[in-house]
Amino acid sequence: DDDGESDIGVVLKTKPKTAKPPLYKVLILNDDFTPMEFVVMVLERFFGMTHAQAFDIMLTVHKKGVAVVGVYSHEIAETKVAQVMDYAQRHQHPLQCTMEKE
Ligand code: NFA
Repeated sequence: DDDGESDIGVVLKTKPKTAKPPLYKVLILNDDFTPMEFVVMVLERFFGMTHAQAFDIMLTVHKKGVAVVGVYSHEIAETKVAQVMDYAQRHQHPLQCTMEKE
């Protein structure tokens, strides 16, 4: 510049024009009655886990009371929760599956 002032920049951050959709954690809750093998099967069937992954996560739920089993868009998370709740009910197990905003 020719006015004797030093040039100190100000960094301006612009908002991205497309907002990223919120993500939702899908959680499985422990209970005293659902068989361990049933939970493992649910995790394999609806969350695409290997048997070893599913067994590990099932044990985490069993010991800690709850675990995140996946993170999805609102629509996909709702579908997973509905599928698990329906499958558990059909097999007469009290297994609970829920979702919460990340
Ligand atoms: N706690 C259950 C049992 O001992 C197993 C279980 C694990 C249930 C994870 C629900 C979720 N049979």
